Amino acid sequence: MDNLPTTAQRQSFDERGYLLVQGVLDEEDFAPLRRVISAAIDHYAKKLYDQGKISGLYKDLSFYHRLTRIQRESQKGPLLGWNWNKEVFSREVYELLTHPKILDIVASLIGPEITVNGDYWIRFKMPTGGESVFPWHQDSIYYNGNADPDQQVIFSEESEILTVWIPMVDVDEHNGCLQIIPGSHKQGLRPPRRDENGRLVPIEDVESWGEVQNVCMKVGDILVFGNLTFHRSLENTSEDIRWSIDLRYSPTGSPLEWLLQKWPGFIAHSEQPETVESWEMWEAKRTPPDPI
Ligand SMILES: O=C(O)CCC(=O)C(=O)O
Repeated sequence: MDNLPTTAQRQSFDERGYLLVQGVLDEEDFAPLRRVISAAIDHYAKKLYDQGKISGLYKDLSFYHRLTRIQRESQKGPLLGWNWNKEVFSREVYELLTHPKILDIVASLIGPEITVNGDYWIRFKMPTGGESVFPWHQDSIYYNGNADPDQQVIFSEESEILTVWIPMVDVDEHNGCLQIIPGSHKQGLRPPRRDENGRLVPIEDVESWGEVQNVCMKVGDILVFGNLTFHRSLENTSEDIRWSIDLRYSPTGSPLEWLLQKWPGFIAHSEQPETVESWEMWEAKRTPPDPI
């Protein structure tokens, strides 16, 4: 496979805590996911329309504008936050999680025994509005055994979780691409605090640990980073929604009981292929999809 990380790229991943791999996915890989998202938006629009909160379904608006229009008119409706998990749980998400091109890259970094956890997120970063700013964080701060971030992290630092972050539009500093602090994973797990909005933010001046990188990406590129690598995303100052999905992978057998209880996952890749779990097996472990 052309996109497999070279030895130098794997070394850079170890050194810098992230790896950008270009041109991994094709347009056709995104089409099923866009259909799932569009169906979720259809459902949401119909619900708000029936409740008299919007005056039209806005079906003629594009994938990049429709949800913004609906949200503005409904004054946000019941849609809190800016990410979906169970709302888009589907075979299409399974197909992306098990895409051979993605799994081959993940296997080259963490080995062939790979478990997906169900903590994936479709994110719609709306144009403007500070509420979709995601402050500096290490993903590990959200992996708390008691699901209460105030109790800080229970997982050990050895629980390796790779995030694969995939934009569905080209991203740069104007529409809220990810920013990364190279090498910040070497600081180990750092305790966060809550800011005035209740969000978890670092206590320390993390930007002093490395030069902040804007990770500009084209559709088809994927970004891989570890659970200790500090990252964030700022406002989307463009006119279009910044759609993305982030997926998470660990070596099978990692101590992730709490995470897997909250977000059941499945074995996605193995040298013993008979242990790999199908969509039907994953579906049976999860509660049914929950429309918006
Ligand atoms: O998509 C974003 O803007 C933030 C995503 C993120 O922090 C993550 O995937 O861990």
